[in-house]
Amino acid sequence: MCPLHPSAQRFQKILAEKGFSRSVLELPDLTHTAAAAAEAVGCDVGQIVKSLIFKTKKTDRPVLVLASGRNRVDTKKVHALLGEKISKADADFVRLHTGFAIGGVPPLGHVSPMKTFVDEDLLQYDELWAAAGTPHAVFKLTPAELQAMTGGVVADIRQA
Ligand code: 5CA
Repeated sequence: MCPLHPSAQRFQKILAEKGFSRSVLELPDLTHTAAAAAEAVGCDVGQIVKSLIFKTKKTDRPVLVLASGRNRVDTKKVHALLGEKISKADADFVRLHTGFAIGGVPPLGHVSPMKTFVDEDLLQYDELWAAAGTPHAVFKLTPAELQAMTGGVVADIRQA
């Protein structure tokens, strides 16, 4: 077995420290997008958890939206839930607040704790897959685990 990439290893340690017994899986194929991840693990694209970072427009705070790989996020809906306007974060902002690079941002274990929303569409699946620190690393989890790990508020955030 090859040792995990340092970022995947760091995330594996975070999972274990938080008491979750899930294992990080490093794949030869790229998993940097939801479609690529679904292809690599052989699941439906809807079962992929996209960890998307937004930024509050006035206060520059990070917000995490955990969206089904099938959906695009309606920022107006998130605005309504949050009470603040948001925009998409850039790569530097993502790295600063999560400690991970785009394409490998996991749903938990970030540098800055942040308000988190969970796409209600993710709850229909028995099994989900999320990024685990790098664009080659994923881990399997249930919707209940996703909620427990992130403390996210389940909501309708999808674009029509
Ligand atoms: N590893 C997969 C899921 S297992 C993954 O990380 N997918 S993702 O959707 O959560 O992360 C990729 C997302 O990063 C894209 O959907 C996009 O919203 C965002 N992104 C990609 N490039 C940029 C960029 N240059 N600036 C800001 N955001 C970006």
